[in-house]
Amino acid sequence: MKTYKIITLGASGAGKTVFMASMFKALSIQGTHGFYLEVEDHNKRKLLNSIYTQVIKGDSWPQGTKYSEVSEWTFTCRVKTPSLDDYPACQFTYFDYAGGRLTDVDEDEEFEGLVKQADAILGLLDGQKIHAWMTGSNELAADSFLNKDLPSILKLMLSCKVPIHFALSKWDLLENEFSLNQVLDRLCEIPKFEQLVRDRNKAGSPVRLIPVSSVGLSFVTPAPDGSMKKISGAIPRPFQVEVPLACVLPDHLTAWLNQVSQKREQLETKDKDPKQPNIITMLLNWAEPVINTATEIGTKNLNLEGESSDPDTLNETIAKKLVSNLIKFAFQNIKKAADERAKLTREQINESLKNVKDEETALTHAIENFLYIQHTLSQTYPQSEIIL
Ligand SMILES: Nc1nc2c(ncn2[C@@H]2O[C@H](COP(=O)(O)OP(=O)(O)OP(=O)(O)O)[C@@H](O)[C@H]2O)c(=O)[nH]1
Ligand SMILES: [Mg+2]
Repeated sequence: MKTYKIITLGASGAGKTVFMASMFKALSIQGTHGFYLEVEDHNKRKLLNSIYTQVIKGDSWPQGTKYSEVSEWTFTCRVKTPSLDDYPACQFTYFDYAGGRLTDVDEDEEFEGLVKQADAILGLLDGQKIHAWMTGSNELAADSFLNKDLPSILKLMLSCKVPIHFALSKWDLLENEFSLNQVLDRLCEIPKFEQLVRDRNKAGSPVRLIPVSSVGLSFVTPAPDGSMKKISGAIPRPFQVEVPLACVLPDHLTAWLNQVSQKREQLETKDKDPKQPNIITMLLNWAEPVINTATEIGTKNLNLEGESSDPDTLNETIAKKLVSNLIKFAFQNIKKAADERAKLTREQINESLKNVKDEETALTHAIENFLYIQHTLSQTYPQSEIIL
């Protein structure tokens, strides 16, 4: 089973640990998401649950992560069928650490090693500091975001090629005053941010800005000293905490498909249109020669292989499985069917749950759900995939 490693990059207080606990809580039962997460290590599961309890109960918050502590949280993504059979699909390992290690230390080899191993990077931008910057209400907080936190995140992101996601944390503090577009416009005024996005766009590697709130709207009010006061009797409604995880695999695959097609075409032009097609169109373009034959004589020409530890072979296997699924969906008019597929309703995806019978079909089903979550994000926030 493939494990996707994700490192969260965020300054102290950005909300990394609270986010992790809230994401686990939201995804720990299958519910409407079509998959669920399990933390196999009993002690870690207890710890994560107790962090979430501290978030939603009492007046205090979980303590900041200790400097020496690098927590590794491994989540197994599993799918439960209507007959209650249960299959693992893939794993996600998140690394959490004290944010000071990112901003206050010049060289941290252990930390840089983690970044180099990652399959995706999740940069947590502190919504509270962004609010201070956008409103001009707290120069110190804005200055720390612009001159310390963001440059440290961008520096590490520039050192690797994997897909990057920015989670805009504490969205509950911004939501009523600013649109995502307004925040994005301000961020794009920062030359290094803009450059990073342009480089990624050129390479065909997705960059996303995803608003999230680990507690949801009207659960806290900011006190004058900057701390968060929980509102008595308020109910937590975590917002989009499942989205960054759901984007990892589709974006990883998108970046890989782009690399393959760029290699294949040996692109010479530098001014290629940076607007990348969506993952489904790319899958179909990538597989076009096979599809032409396959649509005539059946899907067997896709030659689905077993799993391998080689990342290229593994990506190829996943891509083929998805394409084969698309073909099964409609033999005729395949491109139209693919567009329809991207608009699948939750009910239709739930139908596909009936086909889950082993690890392989569980992974396909999980990816369909990831694509559904990603599609919903792009409907709600079309600007969340940053394309300049
Ligand atoms: N309004 C609001 N506040 C939040 C949210 N998530 C976290 N916070 C606040 O931010 C504080 C810091 O969150 P943590 O998750 O501990 O931050 P961290 O990034 O892990 O910080 P370090 O461990 O020091 O690196 C919390 O104690 C809350 O007061 C959120 O979704 N909305
Ligand atoms: Mg922490």
